[in-house]
Amino acid sequence: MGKSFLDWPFFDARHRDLAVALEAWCSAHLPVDHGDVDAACRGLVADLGAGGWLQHSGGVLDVRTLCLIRETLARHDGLADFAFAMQGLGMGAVSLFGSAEQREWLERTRAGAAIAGFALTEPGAGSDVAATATTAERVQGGWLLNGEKTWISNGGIADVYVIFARTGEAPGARGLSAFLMPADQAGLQVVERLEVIAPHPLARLRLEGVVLPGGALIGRAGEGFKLAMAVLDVFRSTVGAAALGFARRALDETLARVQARRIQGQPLAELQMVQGHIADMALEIDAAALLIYRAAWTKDQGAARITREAAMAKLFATEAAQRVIDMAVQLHGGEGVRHGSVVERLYREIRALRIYEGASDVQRVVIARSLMPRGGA
Ligand code: COS
Repeated sequence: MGKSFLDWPFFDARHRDLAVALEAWCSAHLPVDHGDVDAACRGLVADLGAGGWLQHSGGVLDVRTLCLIRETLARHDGLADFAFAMQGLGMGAVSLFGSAEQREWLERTRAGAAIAGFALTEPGAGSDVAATATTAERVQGGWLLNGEKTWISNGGIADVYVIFARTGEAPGARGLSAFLMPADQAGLQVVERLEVIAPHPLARLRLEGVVLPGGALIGRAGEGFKLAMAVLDVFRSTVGAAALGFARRALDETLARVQARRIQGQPLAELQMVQGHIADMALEIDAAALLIYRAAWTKDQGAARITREAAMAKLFATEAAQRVIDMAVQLHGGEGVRHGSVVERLYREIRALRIYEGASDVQRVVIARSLMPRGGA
């Protein structure tokens, strides 16, 4: 399919130039060895920083650029996409709402000199963010935090976290706040490392009597829920973009496979049934890309909210990529499930994207509510 999508009207010349330059960088630097994921991620953050790519991960967030970078990195190496994405999501609240002092951390994460984490999820609050139980009490000179966070990406290797806690201005969603917390803070412990089917640094964190200065509060007290949702509005489209990168790679691998593999004296690609599957894969990919870049473009044009567009992009792109990759595995036969083959790796890597940053059913809730607002349209 080539790169004809770059000619779509969603992109400017700078996006096309960036895609070409990043493709060359990826060909020279990726994939990396995933044997030790902590070392691999530290190395990737340093390399992406040295290459200048992390400059795009924070500060002014151009969503089309974030998406193009994620889909390109994901096509070459899922861990490189992860390393880039977490610098962005981790510092997203600071990019959008941070004070001048908090933005000093952005300089470090954008240079690849510090690693960021986004600490929202808790053992009892995954899809239901309003159930956040970690507390932050006002004390002399700042805030006292206690609680537990889990499924925290970069947990264990991050230098800084944005953490969400209940400050209690009101019950539920209206009583949360966001804080910037250095990882070497006294009282913060990594209590468990979590192993998953596509390994990356992931951990459960405990906060016991963590004291943060007043200046650690991001935005206003009580607005943490909206702040988290605003960050997710930006980054959900980019999760779709990562899924798109995985799906494009799966199609590329499959095109090579069906043209090389022979059955009954002819290439697999000659079978009409196989051609039908290839057509469906290409269709899923283009439909996903259109939804992703529609959402990204809309935000970059200055839309205040792209909640529905981002939810549609993430939902469709991650589910479609799962279908595309499943078919890629099928068309690879035994090779498709051989440990270490590209499509086997993609099959493991895609799965979590339908769960994190808002599971597929949460995106459905978001879309439906946007069409049927409670209390009338
Ligand atoms: N941007 C700005 N404000 C938003 C918003 C958004 N995208 N979404 C909701 N809000 C506001 C609402 O307008 C509402 O404001 P008011 O109280 O002033 O009316 C407030 O936030 C609460 O919203 P709502 O009532 O919709 O909250 P719910 O508790 O029902 O939760 C869902 C909504 C389920 C959509 C939310 O909890 C969610 O996205 N969950 C998934 C979380 C997630 O992605 N976790 C992964 C973490 S990173 S791996």
